[in-house]
Amino acid sequence: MNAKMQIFIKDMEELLLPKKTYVMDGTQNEAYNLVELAMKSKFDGRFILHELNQTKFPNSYYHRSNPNDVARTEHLTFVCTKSKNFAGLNNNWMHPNLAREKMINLFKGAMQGRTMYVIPFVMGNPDSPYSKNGVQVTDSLYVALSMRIMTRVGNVAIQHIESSNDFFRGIHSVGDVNPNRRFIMHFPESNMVMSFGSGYGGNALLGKKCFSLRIGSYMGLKQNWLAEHMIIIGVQCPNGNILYFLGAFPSACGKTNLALLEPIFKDYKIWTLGDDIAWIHIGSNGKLYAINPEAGFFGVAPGTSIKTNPTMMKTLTNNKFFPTLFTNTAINNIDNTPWWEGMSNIIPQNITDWNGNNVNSNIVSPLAHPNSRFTVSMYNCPTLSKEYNNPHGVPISGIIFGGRRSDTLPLVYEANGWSNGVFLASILGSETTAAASGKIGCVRRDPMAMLPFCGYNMGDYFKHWLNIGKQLQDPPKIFMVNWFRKDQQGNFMWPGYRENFRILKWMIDRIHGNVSAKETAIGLLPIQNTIDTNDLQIDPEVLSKLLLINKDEWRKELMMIEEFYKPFGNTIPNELLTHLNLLKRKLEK
Ligand code: GTP
Ligand code: SPV
Ligand code: MN
Repeated sequence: MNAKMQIFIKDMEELLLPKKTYVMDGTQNEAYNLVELAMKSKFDGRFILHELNQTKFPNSYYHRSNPNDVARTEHLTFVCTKSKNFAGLNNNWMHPNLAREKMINLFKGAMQGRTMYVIPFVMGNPDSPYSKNGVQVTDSLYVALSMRIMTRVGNVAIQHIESSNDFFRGIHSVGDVNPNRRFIMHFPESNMVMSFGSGYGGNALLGKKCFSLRIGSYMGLKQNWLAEHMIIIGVQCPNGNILYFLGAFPSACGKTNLALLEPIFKDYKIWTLGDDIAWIHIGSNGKLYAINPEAGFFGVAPGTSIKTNPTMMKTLTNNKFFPTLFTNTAINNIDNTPWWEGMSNIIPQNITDWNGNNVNSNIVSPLAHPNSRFTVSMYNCPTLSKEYNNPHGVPISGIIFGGRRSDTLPLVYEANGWSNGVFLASILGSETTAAASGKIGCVRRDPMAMLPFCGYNMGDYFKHWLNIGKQLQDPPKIFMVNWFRKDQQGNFMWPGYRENFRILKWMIDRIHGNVSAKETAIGLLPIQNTIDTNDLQIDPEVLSKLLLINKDEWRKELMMIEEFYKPFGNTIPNELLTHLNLLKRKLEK
């Protein structure tokens, strides 16, 4: 083991005082042993894992987190750079010295009587020039097992660390799962994260949002690349050609579903490369290339079904990689399988809700927590792209930005070039979801779906996006989508899910120059008959409403956009202000 890694482990032992240290090797044998241990061990009064029906859900196990710890906590998440301005208004900030002191106090002796799991991991194919190393220590066996699914863990990482001179340090303890003693502190300048008091998702799996996005975006700024909250997919056309797309949607707004989408048109196919995070570099040919740093899906369970996402249902019942975890779903007691809202129309007769209550007679919805999730290896996914491990990534032809909006945003529109696309992505708003604690359904600005994940000032981030564009030979087209518009009765107007492929098909036609589009105040919109509606059950009037720009709604939107831009002051690039003024003038007309 690398001397630096040894020193880190020793320092952690001295600080955390674990009963035992266990360094993960990433082998299959280890996975079996740790799962066995998790089924015998209790944390927080509960067994860590329960075995699920091994015939219907092979290799699957169930975990219940503390009910106060079921989603990311953005208000407890800090970026601790020396300069407050550098972190920007989009981040909570604390001086690194103060933050470190605060965290050390929490961590002192925090692992007494517990095992410290040392997780060496690589984000991305170890053979890729773009992959990066990390070591996370944790006292949560559930987190250790999850990291094993989500990243490349063990000896492969130890070797990688051996041959490079730096690695990310992640220090994690669930502590006593007390929200008053919960902090997720990022130190981009020292490539480190300290997370205390939460064992769930992005708060605790430090390779994910903490490293790959918040620290990653900081590295991207310094090293001329982008770390984004994006899916990567290849869309195969009937002639066999594959076009690669990136897609950014805020948390719980449709990334995983789009990443595994089974097209409604038989002659097309979607290949999956990533469902949450993309690291994007400029290739020597001046094109954008993307890799997925992750190795698994940490996906929202509710809404997933054979009808909406058949590929994910196959992934979850495929048994190539051990194990698959389900967290905070309900349990169908009849056959010991996970259940969630949207999986089937009928609620099983004998069911335990996500809180562990048997609720046969007195059903209180929802039975699965709205942010209940599965953690599953990408290698179980039948649509995994052959290019998934390509060390250089895949060349990008189009970038999609989305939001969840019941009004204002049309189904799809296209930017007039890169700089306009950066502007349109910077002004996107979306309704908040259960992926983060706090109120649900409030519209907030979420530029590039990165508001909670950008590790520095958003104004500088926009500048960085514009700079990247200036270095590109033939920049990808940029599109905006909204699958979530509602009618006056509150029903979704667009059927969504597999039908979204119709919109991807329109984008491909636009990229190939096969169809023209109509100029509007906000960008290029489809001419209605250029969207393939073959076999689609939709009232043409509804479709035309979905493609309508309501100037009154947009004028209101404009006020929210200006309110968002304003406090960033002169860090917002002039180029974006020019686009904003132009939009304003067009809407006034
Ligand atoms: P994170 O993992 O939090 O980053 O979420 P995500 O962006 O991957 O979202 P995901 O695909 O898991 O979808 C979130 C929720 O939106 C789920 O309940 C889906 O069933 C639902 N959803 C996804 N796509 C559509 C769609 O096209 N239409 C509608 N109505 N709902 C959708
Ligand atoms: C998200 O919230 O965007 C997620 C889930 O992908 S978490 O890993 O908790 O961030
Ligand atoms: Mn996400």
